[in-house]
Amino acid sequence: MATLFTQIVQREIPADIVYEDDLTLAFRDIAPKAPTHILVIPKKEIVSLAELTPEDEAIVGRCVMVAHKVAQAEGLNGGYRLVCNSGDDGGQEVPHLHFHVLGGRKLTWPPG
Ligand code: DGP
Repeated sequence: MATLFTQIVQREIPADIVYEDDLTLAFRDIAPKAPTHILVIPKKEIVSLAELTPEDEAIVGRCVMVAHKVAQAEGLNGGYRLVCNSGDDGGQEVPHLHFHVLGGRKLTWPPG
């Protein structure tokens, strides 16, 4: 069974897609926590940071580069936050690796 986010990659579930390349997809979060809230995912089904293998290094690097590209395209010139929740204690809900790009307001620290 494909993950929820793979179904978005395959256009089986609609999403507001803002960027795509051979390794990644970026789309707007369905429940935004900031004026800009975009998820960057690898097309490869990787559950979380805990499941990464050395061969995934280039994929993760691409995700981070794409996150910055998306932040620039969104005009987040004053800064933004890149978040990756991993596992239950990390607050991860969707078991397909994803990076949250959050911006457009002054973000507080620490997160809850
Ligand atoms: P996390 O808690 O880190 O696993 O974040 C999962 C995020 O995924 C959460 O902010 C809401 C978002 N999300 C869940 N389902 C969908 C969906 O069907 N479409 C979109 N665009 N986002 C989703």
